[in-house]
Amino acid sequence: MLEETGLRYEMAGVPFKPRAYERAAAAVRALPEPVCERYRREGQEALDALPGIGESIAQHIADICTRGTFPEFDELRKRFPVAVRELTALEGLGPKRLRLLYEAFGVKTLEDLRNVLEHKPHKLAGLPGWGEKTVAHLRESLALAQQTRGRLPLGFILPSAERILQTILAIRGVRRAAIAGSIRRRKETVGDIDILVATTDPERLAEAVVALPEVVHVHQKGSARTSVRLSLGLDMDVRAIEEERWGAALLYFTGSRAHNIHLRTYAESMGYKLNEYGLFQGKRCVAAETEEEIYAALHMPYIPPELREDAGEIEAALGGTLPTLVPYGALQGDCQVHSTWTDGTASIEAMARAAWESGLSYIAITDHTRALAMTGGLDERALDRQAEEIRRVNATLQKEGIAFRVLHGAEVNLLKDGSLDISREALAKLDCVGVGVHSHFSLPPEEQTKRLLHAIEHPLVDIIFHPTARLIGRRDPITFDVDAVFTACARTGTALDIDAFPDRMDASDTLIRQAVEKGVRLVVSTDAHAPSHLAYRELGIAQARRGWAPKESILNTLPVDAFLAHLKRNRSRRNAR
Ligand code: DGT
Ligand code: CA
Ligand code: CA
Ligand code: ZN
Repeated sequence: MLEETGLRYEMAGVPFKPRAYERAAAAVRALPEPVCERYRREGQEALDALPGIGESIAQHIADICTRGTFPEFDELRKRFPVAVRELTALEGLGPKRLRLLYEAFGVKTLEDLRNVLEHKPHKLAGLPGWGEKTVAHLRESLALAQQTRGRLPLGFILPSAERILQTILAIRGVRRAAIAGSIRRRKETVGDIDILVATTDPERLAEAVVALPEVVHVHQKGSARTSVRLSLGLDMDVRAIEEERWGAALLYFTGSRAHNIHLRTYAESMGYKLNEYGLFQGKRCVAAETEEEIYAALHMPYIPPELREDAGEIEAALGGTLPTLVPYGALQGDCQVHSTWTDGTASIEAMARAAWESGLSYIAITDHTRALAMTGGLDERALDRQAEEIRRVNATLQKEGIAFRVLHGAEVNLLKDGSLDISREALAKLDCVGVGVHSHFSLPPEEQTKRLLHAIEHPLVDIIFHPTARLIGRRDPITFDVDAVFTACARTGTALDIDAFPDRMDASDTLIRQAVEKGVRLVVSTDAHAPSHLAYRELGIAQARRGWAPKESILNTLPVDAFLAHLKRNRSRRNAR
């Protein structure tokens, strides 16, 4: 209560008092017994005598002990009925910002904040002293806070893991270091960060790891393994090995466990022994330095980490039928990008320039359509005005000699009965159209299937965006007859989206694999709402690889003209030609 009072005084902009209450809260926390026990035994003077607690706060504590509250606490809570501690615990959200949030949007709880972030991010970014970065940061802290107890989305963890890896690589004695475990396999969520290090000085490594600024607790510190808790809200395992064993150790600690077990069993059937030190025949080490050598000694091609789930990859490797996976960096365009026309934080031109700088040659601007009133969805007339702006942006870029194209798309809402919230005439004017489920998530599977099939049969629906509408850790995927939906997609030429936004990562790897087997065309999109999100596309590639997708199955690996020609709306024209 003292701490909350301090935070609310800070929200109110009152000087000095916040620090006083913070100090008092710290003094109470430092007591070896509950403060009210001390009060009952020794009276109010004993509280007053504590360092950091003055006369008036001692009186408040006495009130708490006798009545359960004190007047200032009640007044302030009435003025700011906000979950102050929970909200200000988020990284990047202090009392001053919280006040703005409360006054502008009525944010009182984490749930309220999530709603605002989801539906009004551009308005948030426009608050005085805020910006796109603030909003992006807040979104990440919130996602982390909500999932600290579970697994975290890969995309929110990977940048930190890579930064820590760079720090480790710079430690004296370190010869090689790599991220292993589920992150190396690019699994959509991660349980912890595993880092493998070949070093000549394991003690120095352990010292340096526990001294990292991200470390909040040390579980174990040793020359072979150091395990810590990070402020990110998950653990990190760092293992030190000898350089000669690099490949065997990397193979082992990349996993998955199921892949390891299957591989070891297969090795045994060939008369070998496989462990984290190498592949052995009797006492003789046959291979250990690289993963490639180990797979080769077992008569199979290298199996990329994304496939190592014991989902048939060892059989495929032995049978010579491993797919050639879509390579990283293969995307030429991004099929789902938002702008300030709805809930994005940047203008169409800014998104286009950022995409160009990141190496893309086209994007589709796909702002929301009208039923999504919360995001200021576009109606037919707004789409016409947006088309004007896109023409202007394209002309400007062309004049500057930039070979980049902004396509005009839309993220159209699928209504409950499977119809769309925008007219056919308006859709016909667009370059490409994606449909998204943003409501009625829990329809019975038969109804959900019918709803999706309705959209898939629509001649102007090119893509099904984020097909299951799940939000990792927050919303379960919708359920539908996957077989029927994918069969219809393949027959009509409707593409299935891999939305690479970290907490969507939708479709899942297993769905992608089913889609590829059925001959469904895919696209990878970032669902970018800010320029920085465009970088998520490599995570989308990772997900496609985990779904065994070859490059040919992904439409936006094509240059813009070929991409357009392969969209459903243009296929009949293409076939006739
Ligand atoms: P996570 O952390 O839940 O996202 O998933 P992983 O796969 O990173 O699992 P983790 O961190 O427990 O272990 C990292 C890798 O180390 C794991 O993928 C395989 C290997 N490994 C760990 N313990 C064992 C074990 O008891 N047997 C085998 N075969 N491999 C293990
Ligand atoms: Ca792990
Ligand atoms: Ca681990
Ligand atoms: Zn959407």
